Amino acid sequence: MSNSKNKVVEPPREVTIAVMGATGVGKSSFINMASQSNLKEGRSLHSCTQDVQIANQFELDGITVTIIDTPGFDDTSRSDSDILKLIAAHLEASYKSGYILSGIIYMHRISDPRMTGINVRNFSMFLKLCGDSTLKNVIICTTMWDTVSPEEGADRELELETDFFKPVLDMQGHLVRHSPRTSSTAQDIIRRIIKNQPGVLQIQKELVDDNLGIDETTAGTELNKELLEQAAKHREEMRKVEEDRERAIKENNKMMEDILTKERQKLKDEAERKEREVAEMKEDYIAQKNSVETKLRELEEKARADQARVEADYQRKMENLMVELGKANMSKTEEEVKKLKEEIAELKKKQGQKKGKCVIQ
Ligand SMILES: Nc1nc2c(ncn2[C@@H]2O[C@H](COP(=O)(O)OP(=O)(O)OP(=O)(O)O)[C@@H](O)[C@H]2O)c(=O)[nH]1
Ligand SMILES: [Mg+2]
Repeated sequence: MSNSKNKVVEPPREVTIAVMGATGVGKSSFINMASQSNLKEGRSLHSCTQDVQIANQFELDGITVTIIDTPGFDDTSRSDSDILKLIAAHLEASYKSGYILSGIIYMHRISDPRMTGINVRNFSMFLKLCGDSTLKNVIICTTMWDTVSPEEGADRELELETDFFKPVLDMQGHLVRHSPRTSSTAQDIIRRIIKNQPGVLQIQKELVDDNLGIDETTAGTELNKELLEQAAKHREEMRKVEEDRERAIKENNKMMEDILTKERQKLKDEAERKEREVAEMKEDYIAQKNSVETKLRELEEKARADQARVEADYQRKMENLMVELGKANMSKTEEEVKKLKEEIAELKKKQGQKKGKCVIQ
């Protein structure tokens, strides 16, 4: 006899997974390998993925998988707050539409000899987006194993396990290798996620359930704190530069005065830019969210129209085949009737596979 305590919770039939990590770690190429998609991959030092993008849905062990690709927080062309607003707006919209992530893959290059400021910033932002309760659904996936010796890679992996990525591993998250770099290894990594119980990320809870502004979320508060600290540092440097500039004026050193005037302006602009980012974060986020929601609505409408077209096409083809079959019973050979029946069965099968495929995240 079964009771509710022993009841097995069925894994979902459709899962959504997000992939995050610094620029150039191999997020898009991993997703392409897992899902046979064609997301653009980077060729240079500049950030490649500029927007949140969704890979082709694919079937894995009977489960429909959707993977979301994201830009890294160290984007070479946009600020960290722009990236936070972009990712948060998508996460908020997908949660509102009822999609809960079954897992998050955080990618890291095993070839990075040490943890740079960029790596630290990216990972710390990632932890603040997730919150402790979803870390059990996190997989840290290391890439670029073909560019290091096995010993070097294993040493770094051990160091990462016991130090940098410990907060995730302590909460039952996992550390895996994308090695060898094949579709089948990528899909094995996805397999580890599809049986998870989906979990709402901290940023989604804060924005949707608690109705907080982006600047009040854990990630937003932390980012604003960092930006204000950086702005204060620039202003402090500005004061020092100003003292030197006044000295140069007194000494009639025109060349030094010009250099210091330019330096002072640079620091002022930088401080103001960061202060502006903080001041405008909330308003900018609302605009970003509206734009993402509009885009998603348009995609949803397009998907519905496509679905309706497919249905209409199916009905038309089916009607034609049925008319043919009606005639065939009188005038066609047994072989021709058999062929028509096979065509009808094939059409029905195709239609069944197409149903439920136009999911919008
Ligand atoms: N040798 C090697 N190259 C890799 C590996 N993974 C990715 N690459 C290459 O690294 C480059 C960057 O990969 P992307 O998948 O575009 O990286 P990304 O994380 O999506 O980068 P952004 O979109 O800029 O955030 C591409 O040329 C990939 O082919 C790997 O394991 N080994
Ligand atoms: Mg990319």
